[in-house]
Amino acid sequence: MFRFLHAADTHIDSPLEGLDAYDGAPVAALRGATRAAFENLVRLALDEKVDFLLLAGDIYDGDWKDFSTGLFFTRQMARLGAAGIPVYMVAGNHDATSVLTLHLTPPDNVHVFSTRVAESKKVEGLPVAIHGRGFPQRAVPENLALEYPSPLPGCFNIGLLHTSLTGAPGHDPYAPCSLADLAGKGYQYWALGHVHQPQVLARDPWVVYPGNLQGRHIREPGARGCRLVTVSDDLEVMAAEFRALDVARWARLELDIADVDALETVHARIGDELRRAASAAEDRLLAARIVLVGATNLHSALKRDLPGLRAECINQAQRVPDGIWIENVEVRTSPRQSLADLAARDELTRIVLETLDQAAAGELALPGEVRDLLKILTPELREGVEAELAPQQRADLLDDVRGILLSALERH
Ligand SMILES: [Mn+2]
Repeated sequence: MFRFLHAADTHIDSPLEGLDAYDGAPVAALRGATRAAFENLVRLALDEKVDFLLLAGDIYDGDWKDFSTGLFFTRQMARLGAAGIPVYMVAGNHDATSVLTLHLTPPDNVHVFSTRVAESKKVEGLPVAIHGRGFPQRAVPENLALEYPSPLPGCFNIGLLHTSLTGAPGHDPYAPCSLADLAGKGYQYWALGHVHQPQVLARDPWVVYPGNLQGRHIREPGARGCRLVTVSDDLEVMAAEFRALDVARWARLELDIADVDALETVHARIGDELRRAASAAEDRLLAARIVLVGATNLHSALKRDLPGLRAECINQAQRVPDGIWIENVEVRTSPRQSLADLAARDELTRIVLETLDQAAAGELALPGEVRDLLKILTPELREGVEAELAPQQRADLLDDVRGILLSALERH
């Protein structure tokens, strides 16, 4: 029996660029998270005494700012070397040979696969053959898998490959290939990288994306880590367990408040949800986005006081002992009454709703009475109404404006 770790997309020192735009973001903790998660990976390899480690590309996020990124990596590799654990790695689109201008010689326990030709490497002392090829440049339109060598008989054959598989249309091609191409090769395990969402795509043979080690923004929510793979003496995969290694976790917490009529209840529900998510994140920093949905009588009240709602979310988060950072709060509720019913209520409401509908199509021609109403909007929203925005941004903004104006008209 032997065991190995399969990781990918570690993106060490990813700069997490959007963070400065946030007020109160734990920037240092988040910026250090990719390194801390990588240290967790090395610690797991040492604790579990695995036989080897696979890194399936995008080890780095891009060209190093200075040598400290590379020195961090080689230091971690040397720790594994001291424990006799070999490492096999390929370059991905983020750390292709042409992307990295700085270079350090890795320790002897690290094998970096060629970027010119697919090659095979036997793991010393084990019936294991690893086949791989790295990315020479950022975009690789060729199907690299087709050129991979034939399996070595009597060995557990692993294909180490950075690929988008059949990929998403409109994106650069990253060594595209199909599951059938991979299955046809006759290997036992395909250790893939590139897709950040952890997933097991097939079990015969095993085709696995371990996911990235550390979520970097709200579009990478949930646990992140690697796979611990156990192979029996007759070379069958017995288990490919997911092991979480992230130190900060992103969570999009959607609350349906359709049945709720009091703001206090909304706040309490947010508190409950934050406690549940913090407990699921164990001791990690939790970066939470609160999203309120549902048709509710509170729609206008929530839209009218977004800063108050944000502050209340932070207030609730502060009561939870584990660290929670409120990344954002979105009110995606709708009014309980249909817009048509509201429009029938009185003439001014009808004009406001019609004007905002026209504004959604790009043309904002405000009658005098509506222009006056805009004075109740925050300066930020008022400027937004006049600004040129992307269609979705504009629709979101007008939805906020509609909610606020409806609430004002209710009390009119
Ligand atoms: Mn990639």
